[in-house]
Amino acid sequence: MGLSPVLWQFMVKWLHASALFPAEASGISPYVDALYFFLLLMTVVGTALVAVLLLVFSIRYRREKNPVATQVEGSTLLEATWTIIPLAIFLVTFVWGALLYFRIYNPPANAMNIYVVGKQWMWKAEHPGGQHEINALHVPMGQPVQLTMISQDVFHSFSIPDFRIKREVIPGRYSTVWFEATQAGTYHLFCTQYCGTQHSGMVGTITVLTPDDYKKWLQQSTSGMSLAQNGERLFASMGCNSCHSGNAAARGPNLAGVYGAKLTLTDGSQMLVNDAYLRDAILNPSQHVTAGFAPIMPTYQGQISEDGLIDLVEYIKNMQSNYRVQQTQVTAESDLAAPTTPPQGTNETVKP
Ligand code: HEC
Ligand SMILES: [Cu+2]
Repeated sequence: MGLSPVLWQFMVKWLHASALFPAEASGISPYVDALYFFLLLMTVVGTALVAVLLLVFSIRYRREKNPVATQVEGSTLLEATWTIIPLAIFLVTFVWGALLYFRIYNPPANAMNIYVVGKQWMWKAEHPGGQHEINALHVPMGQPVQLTMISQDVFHSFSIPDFRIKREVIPGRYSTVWFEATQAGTYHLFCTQYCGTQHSGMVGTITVLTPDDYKKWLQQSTSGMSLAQNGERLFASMGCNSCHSGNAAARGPNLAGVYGAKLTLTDGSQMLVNDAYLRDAILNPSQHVTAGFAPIMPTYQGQISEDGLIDLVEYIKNMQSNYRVQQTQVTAESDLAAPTTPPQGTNETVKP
């Protein structure tokens, strides 16, 4: 990789060929490895220093040479040295680690999103186009990919060692991780959080394809309905559209374009609408009531699976107008919906 000098590349290749080290198959890998080898080097140097001093002192100050112990009352220079040098090393490690952390946890704006649901004992990946995979994930090479992940039961942890990524997958909350695969091929996926008797079987295969092959794969694996289309169906069948029709008289706020906006809540605080907020708004509506609305939305806790929630989130995320909502409307409110009426800005949405 760009960062690595020849000797480095040689060492990593050799370690990998000897099955001592995972391949460097993502953009972040060389950066993680650089810090790892730095820590390893500091540890080896520290250990060697202690071992050498131990040996030298026990020979030099052995009893025959030095029958009466000399009392040393302290040396400011010595103490300052062994304080300042380790402190400097720790601070370098801290700053280096923090910079790497930000790089790992902030996905680039152009990252494509794939959803992952973990459950005892398998991984399910859902592409926005509706392609589903179990214990497998196909991704394009050279393109940042963000995973929005959630667990359906207990804590799991999503880890691809060859990409140097690992992230907790938590029940009740979306967590994200991103990577950019740099080499086509197949890689191991592991669950790295003990999650029950068959934890060791919670493994899978990551397949990195060239962008063209990835496009072909998407076409071959399509299920006919995108996540957003599934979400649209759910939105109508669960009756969400009866309140979120976008009509002036609607009892719920207009959801078109709400994703990415800042909502003002009844308590005056502002919330950015992201995936996590949408999911939470469906499950715990009374937790954050949008200003100007009554807390009448029922909770859907226990009524929608994580897959269903992902579909709804993906649907609301991509909802640009209420035209189709009004088309599918099933309640008496539909009398008010004239298709020519432009969607009303019924909520207190402040666009950023
Ligand atoms: C009985 C009417 C009603 C139904 C049914 C309803 N909602 Fe709501 N919804 C509301 C109201 C009122 C608010 C605003 C107050 C609040 O935040 O609780 C709201 C807020 C929201 C929000 C937060 C965004 C915002 O602009 O405030 C989302 C997202 C949402 N609803 C999605 C849904 C989904 C998805 C369904 C169906 C599963 C649904 N709602 C069903 C009335 C309803
Ligand atoms: Cu697990």
